[in-house]
Amino acid sequence: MSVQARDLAVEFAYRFGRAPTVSRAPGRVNLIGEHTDYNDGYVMPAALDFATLTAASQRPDRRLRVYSMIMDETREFDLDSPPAASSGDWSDYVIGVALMLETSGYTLSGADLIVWSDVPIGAGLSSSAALEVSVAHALLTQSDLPFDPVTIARICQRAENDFVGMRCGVMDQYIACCGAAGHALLIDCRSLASRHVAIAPNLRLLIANSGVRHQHAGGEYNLRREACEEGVRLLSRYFGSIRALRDVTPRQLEAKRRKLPDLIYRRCRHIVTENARVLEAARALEAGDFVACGRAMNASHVSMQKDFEITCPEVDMLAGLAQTVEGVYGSRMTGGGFGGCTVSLVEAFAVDKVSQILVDGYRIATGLDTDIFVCAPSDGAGLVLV
Ligand code: GAF
Repeated sequence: MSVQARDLAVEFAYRFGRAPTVSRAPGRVNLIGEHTDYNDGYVMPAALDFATLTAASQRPDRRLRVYSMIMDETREFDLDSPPAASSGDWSDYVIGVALMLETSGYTLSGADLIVWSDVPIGAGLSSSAALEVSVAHALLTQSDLPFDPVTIARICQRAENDFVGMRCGVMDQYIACCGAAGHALLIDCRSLASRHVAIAPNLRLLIANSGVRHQHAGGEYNLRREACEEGVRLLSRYFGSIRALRDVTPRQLEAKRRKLPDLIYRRCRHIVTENARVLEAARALEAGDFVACGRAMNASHVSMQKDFEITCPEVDMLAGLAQTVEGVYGSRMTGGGFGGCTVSLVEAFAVDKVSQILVDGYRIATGLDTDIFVCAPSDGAGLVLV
């Protein structure tokens, strides 16, 4: 189903009898820098043209009434007596964001909301952050409060950490708030500064969805985070001043290799080398050295496969197939891992060929179908004119 902002406004007027504002926040694809965000490191995502739309209008009370067009379900909350804990429902993201905005000092008006999204769910393209940021934008708009992108990204991350219970970093919310059309964003997840990196007009970001989602992905994600924290704890015996793996160089890590359990060493090696690869990929993209950028992407995939162990045979297959095609500079898994999508940096002329090879090769090797999306980097959150 494809719904435009105007269709959403019509649905809103039909259900609630008023004209809404429509807020939009995009999903994301990460070019490089996986699991580095919660290690205070670097990432380089781009905002997708897939997005979540939230139609909203103010209520005279402090109630939130939200209808999901995707789930065909309505939920209601009272901002003055909100639920104490998450319930595992899609609406956790909505009420979680409202609560974190309130605890951060934003006093919200009640609102009627309708949410709709075309960000593929469970594909590692950050449908949750798109929902959080879109709802935050809508609630602030209805309350006549400012939307400061970086501040709101942090608040939405806290909603996911402290209310939903997923210990994610800030990347997904940040790019949903701050993305820029035609660009990736190099984000320093410690200082929260960022720099736009243009995607040259001859390049395409080609996303291939494996359709696979590991059942225990959330638990595995948190385990990777704990392994990184253990690495910091052990390494700080030798390098007292480190606060996060961001502070450890590849050379320092090698020097202490024998002092670490092998598993912890390999988890740390992924992070410290990945940080270096993000910076190299950004430099290379800016210099027009697409071969070097692709090399960093391919190395990132190997590191995620062997050291961080977050890939799976299906995404290994998709990345490997793409890497063999002329006109593909690099290909890697994107997102939290254990399934989901690959992203390939591709010359425009090669898009049809690589798509066909991925569709055919993936079906022959796995019996599964892959969906291919060619993504145009879009803007971060904002109002849509209807
Ligand atoms: C998920 C998380 F939400 C992000 O914060 C990030 O850690 C990513 O996985 C891996 O890079 O999308």
